Amino acid sequence: MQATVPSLEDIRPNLFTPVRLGTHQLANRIVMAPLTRNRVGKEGVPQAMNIEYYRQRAGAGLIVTEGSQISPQGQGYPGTPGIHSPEQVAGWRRVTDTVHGQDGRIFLQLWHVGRVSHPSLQPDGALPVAPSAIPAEGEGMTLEGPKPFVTPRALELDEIPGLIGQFSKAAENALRAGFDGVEIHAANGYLLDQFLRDGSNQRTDKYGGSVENRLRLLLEVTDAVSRVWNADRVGVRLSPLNSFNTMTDSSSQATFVTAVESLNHFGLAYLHVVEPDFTGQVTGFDYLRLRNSFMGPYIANGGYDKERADRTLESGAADLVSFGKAFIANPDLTDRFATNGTLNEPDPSTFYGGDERGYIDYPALP
Ligand code: 8OZ
Repeated sequence: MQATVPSLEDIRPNLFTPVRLGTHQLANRIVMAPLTRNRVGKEGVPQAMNIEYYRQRAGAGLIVTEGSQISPQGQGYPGTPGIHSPEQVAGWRRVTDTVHGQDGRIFLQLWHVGRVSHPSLQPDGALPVAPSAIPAEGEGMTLEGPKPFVTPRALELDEIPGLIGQFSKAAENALRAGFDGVEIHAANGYLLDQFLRDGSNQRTDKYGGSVENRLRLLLEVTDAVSRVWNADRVGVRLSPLNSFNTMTDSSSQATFVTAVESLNHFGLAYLHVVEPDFTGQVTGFDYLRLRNSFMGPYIANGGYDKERADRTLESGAADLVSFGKAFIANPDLTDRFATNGTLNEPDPSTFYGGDERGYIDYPALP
């Protein structure tokens, strides 16, 4: 191998240092975080308005789409897209063609919500499924407004292969829809996270108990998805501290370091980590240790602004940074960061559901 002299930028990268993510060379390290916006039609098929939303944001080095249910059973909110029907695949194909037309890169997020769904969103009004029959506390969102979470049905052991099959099929559909890769949503209190953490997983079979057992489903899903995509086009999202959806773990640091060490052998495109609790707190967790346990690109998420992102990249504590709210309000966030432009303020009242307003009408800089 020929020796190359590293440039200063290799040593001290910032948001505008190109980076390799699996098979993809990205123009910058600014990632659009997956954002649930509840603006897709009832059948979960992306429409013109959704295509325009992603087109506007294609300046990100990488877009990760909003969570997309892998099956009807995986849906937990109104207006979220799916990746299980031919119509959904065709709708997403229009999104990926449009983003690629802007030289953007886009991964689809594969999502199953597990226990936080509601019978009114489930096929035949069934109970949502989960590792254990333990409900989240509070209310979930349904087509008829907020309703108390129900006690889910614990998955039978012999249903697990079918569940993994849902992920495989969805991964195949994402390939057909022209995505550049997929991200497995194992964060924020949804199904895979429910298996990972012991507050929601009290199974006594090989999918519960020890960390190794609680990790098993995530590893089997990652394996199945990697058979479709190759692991170098697969990312995994984790959220060690996020208590959203009533999530707890008696030993977060150990659970998530073990998870990351086990994921290493796949050679994933990246690990994407939601660092704070949804309240914004980041306490009692050593993220540098988690980051150093992972042998691939690390995308940091949660409350970063440009300045902190650059500092984090320079220090080596992350390789890329994803931005959520800033991308909602600033379709041209990359240009604004490049020129140190001022940022539009996001309007939380239009985050979830509604029409074009607060979705595709945030102005770009002239
Ligand atoms: C907010 C509202 C609904 C869903 C997540 C998919 O937290 C979500 C989500 C966030 O990952």
